[in-house]
Amino acid sequence: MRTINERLTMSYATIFAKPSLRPLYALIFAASSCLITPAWSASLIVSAIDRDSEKMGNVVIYATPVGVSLPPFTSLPAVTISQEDLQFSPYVTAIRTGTAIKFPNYDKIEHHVKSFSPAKEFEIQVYDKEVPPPVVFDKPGIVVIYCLFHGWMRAYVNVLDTPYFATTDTVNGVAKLDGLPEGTYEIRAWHPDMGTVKVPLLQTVKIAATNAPLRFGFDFVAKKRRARK
Ligand SMILES: [Cu+2]
Repeated sequence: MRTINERLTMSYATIFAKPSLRPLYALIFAASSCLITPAWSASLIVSAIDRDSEKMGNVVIYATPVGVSLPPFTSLPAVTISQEDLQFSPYVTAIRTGTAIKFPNYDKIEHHVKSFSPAKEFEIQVYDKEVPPPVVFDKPGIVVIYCLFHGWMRAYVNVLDTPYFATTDTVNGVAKLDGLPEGTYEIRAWHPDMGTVKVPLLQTVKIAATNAPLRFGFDFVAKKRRARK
């Protein structure tokens, strides 16, 4: 049984034997090359709503391919969680395992950044304007970041082995996963109020070139982020 490639090559040979048909050959070759190598990757729009059907921001959506190994870990650009107006910004960050996070302080006062989480314990002692060295998050898991001076300051980092993730925005409660190769995925949704206790919501979907939006409905209403005092 001949493959599609072999059959196409044979028909090219037939056409190419006739000089008058050579321009046609070039055209067919260009068109069929696109068909033979469907090098597409898809997007998936995911929305999150709470128990009251209100849009839910700060939900980390991540996709794990089923039966296929994850793409290799490449060097990943560092991301930033700043201290600004006596809050961490952003509140929720999703990163791939191995990513470094910078913690600059843009306030005029000192902070003391600390995590007790098993996925990444670290401490950045009191500092003012000097930007400390980035912290590399080398294990998957959820990391809660505190400031020991300001009890309301809290940030969450969800460290993921998969490179396919996004966080829902606070206006529309929508996230967009990009660059998904064709296949079946387990799509999970996690909100910081679930901590490490509640299991993320899960839906298994088949990803094609175009995909219907996906929706996750949570059974709680997110707590208000603690305001600065
Ligand atoms: Cu602080």
